[in-house]
Amino acid sequence: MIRDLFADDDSLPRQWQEPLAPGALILRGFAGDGVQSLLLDIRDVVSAAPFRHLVTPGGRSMSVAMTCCGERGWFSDARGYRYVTHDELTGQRWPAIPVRLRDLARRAAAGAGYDGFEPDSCLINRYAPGSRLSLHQDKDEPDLTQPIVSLSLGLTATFLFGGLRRDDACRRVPLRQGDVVVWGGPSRLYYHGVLPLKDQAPPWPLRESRRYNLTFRRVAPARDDL
Ligand code: MD3
Ligand code: FE
Repeated sequence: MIRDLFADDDSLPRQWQEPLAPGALILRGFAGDGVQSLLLDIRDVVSAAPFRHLVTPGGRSMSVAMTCCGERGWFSDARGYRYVTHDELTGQRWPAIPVRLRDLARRAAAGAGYDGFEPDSCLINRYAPGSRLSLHQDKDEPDLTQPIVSLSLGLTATFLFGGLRRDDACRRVPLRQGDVVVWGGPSRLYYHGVLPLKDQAPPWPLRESRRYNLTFRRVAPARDDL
């Protein structure tokens, strides 16, 4: 019965959950077979708002290339970090968050207990081999009770996850293509970063040695007036 060798086996799930810390839940493989269309959605955003290397307030060019979509986009220059409604490169508003990406973020948040998450900002990070993100907190969003949802595509990265203090010990967690993480509760303010990306063969359907990470955020106050 050779065909049974390739039969579906429900005992080997392709999606599963891993609690990571108080309020942080990894949804492994959450993007499922939607990866290819999500990559096309990113391509659409990038055609309107190209990747660029932002400069930190300290004057360093970031090794991670970034762009944004949604009503607000994250921005950094000598004057500091902030959210802006327009892309300074094009002078235009940021492109809208593509429907499939927005829907994935909503479903992931709901699956982790955050019903009604309505992201108005999505930061797209692109890593080449060697790119890294040093340890930081995400605290430029006024309402820290809103979770952040992250989606990883392309090459696997080693994510560093610490605690509320910069010198708290860090765990190392691999984030692979299709993994989604919901960060809420206490973990929302935990220090985190990404180790220098190792060169690897790109996973299907990617043909380039890049990692893409999308973070969906709520920046404006939640709409509770409707
Ligand atoms: C934990 N991005 O964009 S995703 C970032 O892989 C960022 O590009 C990393 O850190 C990346 O700010 C990590 C996982 C992540 C995103 C946001 C968080 C973890 C988080 C916010 C609070 C706590
Ligand atoms: Fe972050």
